[in-house]
Amino acid sequence: MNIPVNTTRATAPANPAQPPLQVRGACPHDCPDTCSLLTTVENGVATRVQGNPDHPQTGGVLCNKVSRYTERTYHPERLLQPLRRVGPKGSGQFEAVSWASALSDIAARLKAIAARNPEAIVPYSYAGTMGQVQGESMAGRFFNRLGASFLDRTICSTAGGEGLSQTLGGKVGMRVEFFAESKLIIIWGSNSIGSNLHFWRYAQQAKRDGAKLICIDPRRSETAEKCHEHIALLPGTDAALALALMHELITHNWLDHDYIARHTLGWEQLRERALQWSPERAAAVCAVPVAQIRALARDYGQCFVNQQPAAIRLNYGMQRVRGGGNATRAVACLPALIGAWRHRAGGVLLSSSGLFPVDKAALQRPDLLAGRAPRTINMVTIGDDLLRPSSPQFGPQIEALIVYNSNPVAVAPDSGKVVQGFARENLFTVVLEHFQTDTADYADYLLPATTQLEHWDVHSAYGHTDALLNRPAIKPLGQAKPNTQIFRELAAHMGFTEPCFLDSDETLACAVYGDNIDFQQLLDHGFATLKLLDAPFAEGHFPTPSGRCEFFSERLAAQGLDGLPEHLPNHETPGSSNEFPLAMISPPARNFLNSSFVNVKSLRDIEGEPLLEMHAQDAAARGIASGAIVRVFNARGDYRVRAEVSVRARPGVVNGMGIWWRKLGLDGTNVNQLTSQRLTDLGRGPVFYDCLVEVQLSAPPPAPI
Ligand SMILES: Nc1nc2c(c(=O)[nH]1)N[C@H]1C(S)=C(S)[C@@H](COP(=O)(O)OP(=O)(O)OC[C@H]3O[C@@H](n4cnc5c(=O)[nH]c(N)nc54)[C@H](O)[C@@H]3O)O[C@H]1N2
Ligand SMILES: Nc1nc2c(c(=O)[nH]1)N[C@H]1C(S)=C(S)[C@@H](COP(=O)(O)OP(=O)(O)OC[C@H]3O[C@@H](n4cnc5c(=O)[nH]c(N)nc54)[C@H](O)[C@@H]3O)O[C@H]1N2
Ligand SMILES: [Mo]
Repeated sequence: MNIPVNTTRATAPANPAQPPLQVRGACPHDCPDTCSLLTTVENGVATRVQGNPDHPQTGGVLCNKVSRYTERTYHPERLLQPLRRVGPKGSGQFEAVSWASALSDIAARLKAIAARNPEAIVPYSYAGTMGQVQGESMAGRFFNRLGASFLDRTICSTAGGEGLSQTLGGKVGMRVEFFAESKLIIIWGSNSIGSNLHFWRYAQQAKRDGAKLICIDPRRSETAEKCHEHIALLPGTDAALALALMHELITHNWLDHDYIARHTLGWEQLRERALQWSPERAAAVCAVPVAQIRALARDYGQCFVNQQPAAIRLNYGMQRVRGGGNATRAVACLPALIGAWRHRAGGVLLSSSGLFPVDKAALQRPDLLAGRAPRTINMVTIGDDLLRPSSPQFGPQIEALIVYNSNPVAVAPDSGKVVQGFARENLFTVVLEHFQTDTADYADYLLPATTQLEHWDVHSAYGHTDALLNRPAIKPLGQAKPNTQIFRELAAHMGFTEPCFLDSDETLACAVYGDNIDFQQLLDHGFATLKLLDAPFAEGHFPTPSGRCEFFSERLAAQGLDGLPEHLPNHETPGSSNEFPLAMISPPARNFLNSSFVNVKSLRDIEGEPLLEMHAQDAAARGIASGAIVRVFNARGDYRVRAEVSVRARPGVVNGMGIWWRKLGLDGTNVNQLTSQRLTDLGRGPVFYDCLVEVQLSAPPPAPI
């Protein structure tokens, strides 16, 4: 298929011979906002990346990170040619090789392993780009045809996703723009200013129109300090808080009985459960004043009494603990109790990704498995799994790992184990990357990938309801190739002759939504808004098996699990250990995107260096002053970092801001040296924020220069 590169010309050409072009694209990053981009191209060089003012969700505004996208694309350390390892594993020493020799050697190595057992080959990818094309399309075809192990892509959102699906029926919820009309906005487990800036614009609009904003977060984040109320509960106690809110709604009869009767399932059971959670009991678990819980319940209940819309912006911060799935379930029950769904500005939004009609089968072609059913490796436990020998339960030892769109050595939990696994001499590792990340250091082959300015893609969003198209603005730099092209060529070297391996990126882009979204509209405008009801659940119609909001989940009960939401204490409950008395959470730093952008100097300069925020009381008890270098440790490892005595930290909880590249840290580690590979109650997710540590002074602060 041939698609003309149809760009609009900027009004004032700087160079009449070759006027600047503005090319419409989409931000590829793992962020709810999925912005529409306008890239200015002069003489084949991208000179500026701006937010598209014609796209209402973007509103012409970009975050600090992506407005510097050209700095990332033209970074002097961009990988521009294929590299082969020459030094010891992990040394990061490489020599340049040709694409032909890299691909034929990789194919030979993979063929030899596949001849014994293709499941010994494991893909490892996440959302370095959220693009449907550069994500799992050609790559999915490649691994399906090979019969490689499946990867359970759990590192971010599966606990909350599963909790939401069990309750509401899918990753569905309110339309984000209607938050602007809400009268009460509860921001629950999210630092929106840092990680969901375009939602925050709607919240600001509501605030100007008199809405009350409440933030529920152990950390006094940039968002928490701008809300009217901040409830700084202990990490992993959200379900207790939600159940106590229900208790108050019930005892005060702030309940929409009609909505409950017609559109929910399991009310009597939930009622009984919630009545066990008095505000006093929850206050003790959450370590917040009981009056704060009562006030929150009153605010929420009054929205029912006064028939005003109450909206919850739930996010993933609260599900990175053992009980994260159940906590999400508990919160997702709340809007039905007060009938908040009746209003278009009421309800809850965690993720809108389930609303997009993506044709995964067309992209990934599961038919290429030809009846094989490979085992599944959970990306959260890659540390342990790389170290496992072959066994009947596990299957074959992992012999090859192909990493793309991810930096597991920095982002996966328990990184001491992850590093040990990647360092195995008998592991063959291929990494597709823009930069020589911590993971790239361990590659046997490091292959240069294109950035968003250099390739086609199509994007669904998880924080709004528009699909976006990304056109290439410039030619690939150096010898970089799109992920799709690398897998296409690798498939040819493997001898895979199915015609689907010849599909172009434009063909793949067209296949993403098939007939569900008009591709021509994406080509013409750069985005297309899904056709949805304003208040999707005003009349029930939840996409659950019962069509109701399922307070009680028959599906969970059938698996032998609790059918009702319950508070499950953390694996590492705050206060349960004398040896490791502090709870550590590790939320993202505002100027990074997970571990992306850490190597962009202007952004790293804003963040300064890795920090551990501590409450004054916890710091004083350990003789720690702001600026001191401290050792944070637990049974899994040690991490040296600068302490910052800060009002952002609550007593008993330290905030290890993430996710730095290990090699840029003080001792070549990062915060994931301390996190565990244990899993969540639902969705097999990670428990990054369920982690006990101790902190001690490591060395006196260096003398000021
Ligand atoms: N700037 C920036 N934006 C990002 C990212 C980034 O790294 N940087 N990451 C992107 C990704 S991958 C994702 S998944 C989303 C995540 O988006 P969100 O889920 O909104 O994540 P955060 O903004 O980190 O907010 C998590 C908040 O939860 C708090 N928290 C920690 N533990 C608990 C708890 O037990 N209960 C409650 N109630 N709160 C808790 C943390 O202190 C933090 O402020 O953001 C995306 N956007
Ligand atoms: N301690 C702690 N750990 C965490 C979290 C936390 O809050 N605390 N958050 C977790 C969460 S929510 C997530 S989502 C994960 C994120 O983990 P990852 O998905 O691994 O995200 P990044 O660290 O941003 O790494 C993505 C990599 O993909 C590369 N990339 C981008 N585009 C392309 C492309 O087109 N092709 C190729 N080949 N490469 C590309 C980037 O250069 C980057 O190095 O981290 C998790 N880890
Ligand atoms: Mo994430």
